[in-house]
Amino acid sequence: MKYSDCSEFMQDIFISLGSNMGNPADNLERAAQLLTDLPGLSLVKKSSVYLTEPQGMKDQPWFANQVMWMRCGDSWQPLDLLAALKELEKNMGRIPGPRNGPRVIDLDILLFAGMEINEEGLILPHHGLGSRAFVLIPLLEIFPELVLPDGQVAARLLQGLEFRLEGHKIFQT
Ligand code: PH2
Ligand code: MG
Ligand code: MG
Repeated sequence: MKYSDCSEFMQDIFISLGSNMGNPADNLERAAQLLTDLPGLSLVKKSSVYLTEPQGMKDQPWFANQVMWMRCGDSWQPLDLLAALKELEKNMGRIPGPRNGPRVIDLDILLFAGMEINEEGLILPHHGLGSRAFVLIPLLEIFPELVLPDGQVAARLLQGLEFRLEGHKIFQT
């Protein structure tokens, strides 16, 4: 079934979680709980946690990454969710740092209800979705048949990447 064109998925959201400071596994767990506690948002499925090679800035600790599939009520719009995620990151102690650098928690909207958006501050689907194994692998774990809003098959995007998966470790340079 296509995520993009079926009304069954019109309120479905995919969020990427990442952390490489403090205790990354604990940080993901706490963020997942806080996300699930947001009013009008419910959890459909969580991927496993993967240990992933840093992308963009090499000289930093490996990340823990995970993807959550959630469902939202009508009251949620993409920019509201973005604001809620930023607030949650701040509440968990995230402070401004270098682009692609270490962070306590990073919460990114990957997909929101099959929408394509290009606004200041929010591009959907997420710009890194098609090129980052640490996003595509957990995403495909929980939604193997995913088709993006533009018709691209997510599994095929992963096939086009150079990466190595060893258990739950993802190597990608
Ligand atoms: N996030 C980044 C930059 N690089 N690398 C990995 N492995 N995992 C991340 O979550 C990540 C990254 C910027 O958001
Ligand atoms: Mg990010
Ligand atoms: Mg982010």
